Amino acid sequence: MSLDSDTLEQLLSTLRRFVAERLRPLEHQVAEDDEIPGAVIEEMKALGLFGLSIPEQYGGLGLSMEEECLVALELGRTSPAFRSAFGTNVGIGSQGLVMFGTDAQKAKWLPRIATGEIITSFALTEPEAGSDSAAVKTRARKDGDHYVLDGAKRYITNADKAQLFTVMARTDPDQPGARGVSAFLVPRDADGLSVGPPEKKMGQQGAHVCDVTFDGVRVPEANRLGAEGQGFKVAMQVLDRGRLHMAAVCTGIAERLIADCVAYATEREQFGQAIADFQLVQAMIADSKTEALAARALTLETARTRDGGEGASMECAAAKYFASEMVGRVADRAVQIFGGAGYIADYGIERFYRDVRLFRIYEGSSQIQQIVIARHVIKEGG
Ligand code: COS
Repeated sequence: MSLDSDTLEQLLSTLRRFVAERLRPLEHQVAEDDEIPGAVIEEMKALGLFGLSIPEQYGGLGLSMEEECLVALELGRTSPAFRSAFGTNVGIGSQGLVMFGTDAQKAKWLPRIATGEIITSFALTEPEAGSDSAAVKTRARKDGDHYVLDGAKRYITNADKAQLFTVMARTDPDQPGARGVSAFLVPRDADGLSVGPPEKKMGQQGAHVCDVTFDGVRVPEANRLGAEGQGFKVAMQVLDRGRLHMAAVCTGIAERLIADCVAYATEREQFGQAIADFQLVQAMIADSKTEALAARALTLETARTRDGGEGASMECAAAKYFASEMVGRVADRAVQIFGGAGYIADYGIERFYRDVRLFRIYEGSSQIQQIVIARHVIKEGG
């Protein structure tokens, strides 16, 4: 832990209040408008949310992984779009820099990432390189002390708001796989970089994903992150961490949905009694609670392992796999407990049902997590 227990509890209770009083009342509006109000973003900046994971020396809160997960659990108790607003700055958009950046790169960018003055984005996925992320075709050709980037990225979170992209591109065309990939810091205003309109999505309105195109974008060599050919490992280590954060968000949403189910089931009467008194409804609540507790335990235990200095790649994958599948089941039971009301937009349950579907796909699908876990377990022999 990097905070003393009083300071941590104060931070968590401030966030609990912020979620309950400020964010929850806006959930419906954000879903309708597909946009988070600018005033809320400013309040998030003032709370330090954009810099949760950025070291203190660069102006962030410098939280440990366990503390960051506890924060993500609180922020999970509302529409995931709110978390997405600062999610890239805390995770995939900044952690390549934190882990692999030079002192000069960190000093140049991290303070502005920590305050939210600039938004960051992580550009790995391409039309032909989704789960097979080592297959990126975006080319980075060396030209003197610059690289010239050409290619197309897809489904890039926060691309429309970002001022800085971490881009994975192929520096060695003779290496078709992971070893030919390097990572670059590319500012939004670089000539030849263009961002498409936000995609229309099934859920998580208010969080945007866009195409990003590179057409002869010149990037100074000083903007390469890590050594040439190390870009895939940069991406994988950023994702390991991101997957654990995502597990915490999924668990927070599950806890929110369970509380909503209990409130509804104790209020709603059928056959002359509250539906919470029916054992078949109780069974659904019990299953959801048990699974949410298991996800919380796995997530926080893995966070402590990371804080102890281990990458815990397999455990991060296991936490993301379990928590994202778990919240899908919890949301499905929530629709069932709410019955007809669960299917009606005004109650917000169907919105969560759609929102949580994405967790089983992005930052590595469930099938990718299974591969990571299985490869590791087989290699280790158990
Ligand atoms: N940390 C450090 N290094 C890692 C790593 C990790 N978590 N995972 C892989 N590597 C290294 C390997 O050790 C290997 O290094 P060497 O070449 O020195 O041996 C290299 O990276 C290639 O690894 P691997 O052979 O496992 O690569 P694969 O092409 O088989 O891909 C998966 C591995 C499938 C796990 C990877 O492509 C993946 O995670 N895909 C999903 C991508 C994703 O999450 N996308 C979401 C969109 S971004 S928000």
